Amino acid sequence: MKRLLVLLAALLLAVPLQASAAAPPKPYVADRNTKIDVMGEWAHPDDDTSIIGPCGVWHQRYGVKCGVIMVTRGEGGGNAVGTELGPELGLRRENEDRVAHYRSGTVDIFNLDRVDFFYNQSAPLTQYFWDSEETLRRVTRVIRTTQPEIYIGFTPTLAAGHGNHQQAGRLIWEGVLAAADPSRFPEQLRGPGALSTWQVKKVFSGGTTAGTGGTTTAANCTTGFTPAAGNLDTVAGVWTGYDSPYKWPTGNLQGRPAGTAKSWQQVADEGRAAYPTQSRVMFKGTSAPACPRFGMTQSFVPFQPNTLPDGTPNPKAGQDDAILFGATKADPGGLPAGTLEYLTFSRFFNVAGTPFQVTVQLRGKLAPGDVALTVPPGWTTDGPKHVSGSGQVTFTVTPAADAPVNQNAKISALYTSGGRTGYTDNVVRIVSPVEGRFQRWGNWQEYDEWLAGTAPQANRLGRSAAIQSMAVGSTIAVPVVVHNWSEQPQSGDVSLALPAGFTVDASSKPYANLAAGAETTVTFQLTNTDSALPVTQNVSIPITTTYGGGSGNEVLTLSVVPKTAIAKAPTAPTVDGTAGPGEYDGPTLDLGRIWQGAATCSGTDDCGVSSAGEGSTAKVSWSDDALYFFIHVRDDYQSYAVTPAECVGHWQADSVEILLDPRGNSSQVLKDTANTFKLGIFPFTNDPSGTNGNGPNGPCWSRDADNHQGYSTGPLSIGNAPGVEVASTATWVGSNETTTAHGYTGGGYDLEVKIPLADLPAAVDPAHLGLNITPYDNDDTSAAGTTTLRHIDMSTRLGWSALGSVQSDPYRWGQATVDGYTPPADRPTVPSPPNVSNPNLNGALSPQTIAQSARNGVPISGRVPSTDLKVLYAGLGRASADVYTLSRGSGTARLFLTTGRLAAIPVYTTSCTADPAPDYGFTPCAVTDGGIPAWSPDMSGHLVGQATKQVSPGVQHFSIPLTSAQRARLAAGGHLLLSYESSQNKVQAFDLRLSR
Ligand SMILES: [Ca+2]
Ligand SMILES: [Ca+2]
Ligand SMILES: [Ca+2]
Ligand SMILES: [Ca+2]
Repeated sequence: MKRLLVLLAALLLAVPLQASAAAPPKPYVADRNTKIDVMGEWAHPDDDTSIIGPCGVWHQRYGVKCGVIMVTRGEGGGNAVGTELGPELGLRRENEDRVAHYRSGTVDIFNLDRVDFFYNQSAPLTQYFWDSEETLRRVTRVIRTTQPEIYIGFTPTLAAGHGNHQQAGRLIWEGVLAAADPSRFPEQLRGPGALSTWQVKKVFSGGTTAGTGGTTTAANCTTGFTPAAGNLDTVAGVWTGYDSPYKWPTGNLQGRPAGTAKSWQQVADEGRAAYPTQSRVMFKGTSAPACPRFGMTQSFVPFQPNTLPDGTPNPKAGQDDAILFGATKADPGGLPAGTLEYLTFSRFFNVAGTPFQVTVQLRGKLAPGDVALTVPPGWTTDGPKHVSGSGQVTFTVTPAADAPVNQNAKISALYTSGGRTGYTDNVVRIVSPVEGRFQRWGNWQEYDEWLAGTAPQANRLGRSAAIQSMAVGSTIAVPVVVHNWSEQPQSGDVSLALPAGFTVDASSKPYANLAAGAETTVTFQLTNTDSALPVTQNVSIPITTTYGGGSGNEVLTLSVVPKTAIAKAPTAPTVDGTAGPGEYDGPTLDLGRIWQGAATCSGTDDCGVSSAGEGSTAKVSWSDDALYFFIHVRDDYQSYAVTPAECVGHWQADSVEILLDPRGNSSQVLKDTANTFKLGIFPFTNDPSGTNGNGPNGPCWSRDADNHQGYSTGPLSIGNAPGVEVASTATWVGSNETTTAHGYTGGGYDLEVKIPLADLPAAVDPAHLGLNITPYDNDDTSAAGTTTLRHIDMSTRLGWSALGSVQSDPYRWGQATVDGYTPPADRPTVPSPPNVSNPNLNGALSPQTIAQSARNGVPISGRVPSTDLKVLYAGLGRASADVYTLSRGSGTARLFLTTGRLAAIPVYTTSCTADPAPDYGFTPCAVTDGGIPAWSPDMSGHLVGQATKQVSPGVQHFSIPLTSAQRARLAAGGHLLLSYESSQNKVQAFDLRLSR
């Protein structure tokens, strides 16, 4: 056999490499295994459950296949049911996501292998950690390879919250552009295996589904639906009450007749629960049908509007397959499939009474016909125009003189030829002829720049909000950028409307002779006159800008944050849990304001809430290149006591976080908390023998979501907080059972903390230290009817600066000066690059990812494909699995020997004995069902063996020794999943049935 293989190898090597032909390559067309009709894209497994029901219906009824681009595997999240963290958690979460979607026919989940780092609100920080250009390259390859028609996912706006969600939304808009643009990633478009550019047809990202009418109880559930006034997005829905192919098993807990069909909503709700690592539990309810809806924000094809010209609902738009019109199904208007029809504008921001151009783009096999525009009431445009077929035709549109500003306005076009029609619409925005906008900075500026420079088509979702912060009693500059959108020079005034507690250097300021299209900046000096933090930390400041004939405005949201001066302690503090004479002579900081979880706080004794400092408080001093804190927390009930291994995720137990932004500019430089130091301190632990080094049941601490997160104490410490000292007066009551009294001796606890300033990511700027101190109060977290405290987040969150999500917003922390302090001259003033302690999984190490890539031909993680490797033989020997390969290059092969159904490994246990396949253990037949099968170390028993081998050019034989038991399992339909990473970082995947 070996000689045969060598001969074969010589033959294969003798075949010349494919000549680089002069003829242009044929356009690439995705085959049935590869084609995706509806692509979703999200940041973390379990962000994507909204499409489980819809995709099931579309797949079953209309033959549509969904896929999901999943940017991270969620390695940064917790694990509620196992010990896997980092890459091992990624492997487990990938399976959960596959299980959730599998029954809907959504079997292609394109994990991009980006790192899931920590909660943040910054798209730019996410770009930094994700390597945004490489991520977009992978997205673009997946789109060009799978050729999706419809693209669904998060909004790209700041309203998405989590920065990872914002960036996942942006990747939708950027991916649509890049895939169609031959100048982006041109290497994907040439050479062997060349792809072609691809035009996605419809985008659902950031759309609105608000409206009235429709139903949840019948098919074609959007029939009769009318979008709300002001909702200009076309809304498509799908009824999830249809019977799925999945049947209720005998003895099901819900009491449904055995053998009858589950509805698609039932399948969706069961799938939504398939993430036990994320604290989700088996769904044991019975679902009522629903009508999930999607708001369209871009279309390149004709579609059906929700409303007919006479104002009545359009029945065709109410159909459950309406979302597919023009994309995977021909539009009912009769234009051939593949027709492109869409609008472009000479400008997006327009002014009442000032004309602009609208161009109707038509592409495809189109007969001569007429195109008519419809504009809002009071607007004018040209009459219908003749088109000879594929091409474009331009109209002039003039908005009404009283067109309302700061709103989008819809323009639609109807192409008519014989009995066939094609409808499309798009929006422009009407702005004030002269806009005065607070000058954006940080994430808001970066978002507006993204809209203007990268994805102008997303402008319909709106520009950023006006946001700023300032310290109580201070003065800041408020720059207002005045932009003349009109066609003549303008003059006028800018003024601020001030709430109580503010003054400004001039009530209004003029601008004059601003040319058409020009911009100028008018700057106010705004002073807060409060001596103490106002009751409401957020205030609104309307900015009004007049021009010839009118005025426009926007509202600045301003957060007032506390400030303090940190003095040098006359006596260097001793960290002993008491505030001794001379240790803390400075002001007392009030920590008694709630920023989250107010509903579970019943007053001062419960969680230290106060309006006058009688609740939880802190004092801060400095000495010897360190900050010292004396923190007094009032609390009535000791939370769950963490073990040293649980000393992370401080929000799930009683704790205090100290937040330090050494330069006071982390938000300004687009690093969110990655340039900061954040220390979560637990006042007591469940550590009776003191293994963590802080005494029996003593305190512990860890860093989170900062420049170097991870364990900071005990054997698990990663050395990220050397020299930190903590003394706590809390004594654990010794039990996590509620049957033991859980009060704190003395009605709370005191912490004394030393933080060496050398631990911060940069030298402290003594004039601008960002500071917050945030107590987290968890109390009785036992589940109803039980007596055991749980390690989950039910916290009331308080702080010195108490604003929602303040933990991720350094610009809204308090401001401190460190009086008399000078950092050592050799300490860097630029923070060190952030270090995320949990890395992500490489898809080449995921058997499920390898199997998918081998099946659909899309390279692992959207990486560059290799053709180096051939597998000549894979089979079972007497006591081994043997593989013969032939390679043109060198690299690394990972071999996984698997058995059974790998694509969706059940995440719950069930006692249903007649659970008809493929139900995957989603149905309970006993109240005790819903247990968690062990995952590690062998993917719930599916991974029989594995090996990593170095590959070099030529023929190679790899042998993996097997026990007789392993061999027997593989003999019953075992597979070899093999990934290859070349030395040039290209990838290949194989799924081979092991022959005997
Ligand atoms: Ca002390
Ligand atoms: Ca409470
Ligand atoms: Ca409490
Ligand atoms: Ca508590």
